[in-house]
Amino acid sequence: MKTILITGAAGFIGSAVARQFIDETQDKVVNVDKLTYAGNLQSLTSISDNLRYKFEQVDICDAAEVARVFREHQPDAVMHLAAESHVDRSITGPAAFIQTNIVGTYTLLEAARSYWSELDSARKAVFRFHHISTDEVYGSLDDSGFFTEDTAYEPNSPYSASKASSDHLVRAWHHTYGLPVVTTNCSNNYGPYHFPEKLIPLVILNAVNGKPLPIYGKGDNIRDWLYVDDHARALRLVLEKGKLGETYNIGGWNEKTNLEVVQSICAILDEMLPHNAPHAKLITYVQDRPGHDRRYAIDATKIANDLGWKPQETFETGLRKTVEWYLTNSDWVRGVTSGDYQKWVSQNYAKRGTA
Ligand code: TDX
Repeated sequence: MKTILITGAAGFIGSAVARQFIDETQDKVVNVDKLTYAGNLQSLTSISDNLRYKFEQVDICDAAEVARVFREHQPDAVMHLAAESHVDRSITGPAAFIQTNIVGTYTLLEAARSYWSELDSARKAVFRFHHISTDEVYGSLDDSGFFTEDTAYEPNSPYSASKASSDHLVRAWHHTYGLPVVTTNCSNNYGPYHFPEKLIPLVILNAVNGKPLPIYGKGDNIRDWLYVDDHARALRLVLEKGKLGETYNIGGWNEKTNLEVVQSICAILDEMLPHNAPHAKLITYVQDRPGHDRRYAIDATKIANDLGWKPQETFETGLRKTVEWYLTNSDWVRGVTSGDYQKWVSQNYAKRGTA
């Protein structure tokens, strides 16, 4: 049984990873999360009473607290998913992205290095620091080609520049100090528990509520969609079998224009909620995002060939599951859209906290 310290496990991808560890392994999970607006303990209610799950409300920029968490929980591995992640927010307020994504990663790396250097040789040999990042570090593609692990970094937004910086820090801590790291760069995730500022959950919830479905520019920008549980499976595999110091790209082989994505959601909703059809009448073209990257597409050959991973969901099956989840989980949706979950956090944190 291993202890996995997951930063950002109250977030969208981190909570999927934490639920999988508890549901499918005998490993312990320590969730280190600051609980910003996008961190939601209600995404973890299915595992929060499990004795193998622990929660620490800690900011990864707080060196003393991070060091305490390492000392108390003695992890065998770190999976670093805590990050500010919304591109539009990074454009209007980049400071939090610099702080959490760069300074936070640096602080975590230093705590991990200090802890790892004191481990006995057997534990030292198996310790892993897994950094979870994004394909946005590679910049934007034209109509052809794919991002591979050898693509040069060309981040375009404050968000992607902050993630690129964190990738470089992780690389440097491996080359300079020998910290045993692996890094993954993923394409656009979607699925249950996704905070509704991102395209897919925003469009589902707006459509259900008869609100406009905002499409930036012409809707012809392309993203490569990856179902979040497929991503979580890939992350667990890289943690277990990835080669030290290497990076792995994780993508779903699902390129779609934004307009195609929105139309697909509308078609599924037309079937499920026929009284509101056609939902596509709500599509509204709005001003484009500044510096909007044209196309992302990941070549996921390396992780397929070296580690044997491939996604289980097609975009069609994953999107249907996602829409169904949002229609049947109105408590979670109400919580994140009303701000109630902040109140819920303060009430439940007193009960669930480790103090
Ligand atoms: O209302 C919208 N209308 C719209 O057209 C929103 C919110 C987005 N869009 C467009 C912008 C993008 O081309 O849809 C596409 C997807 O947008 P987001 O959901 O904001 O994701 P994106 O900017 O592609 O970044 C996401 O994938 C990579 C995540 O937010 C990042 O954290 C991840 O690294």
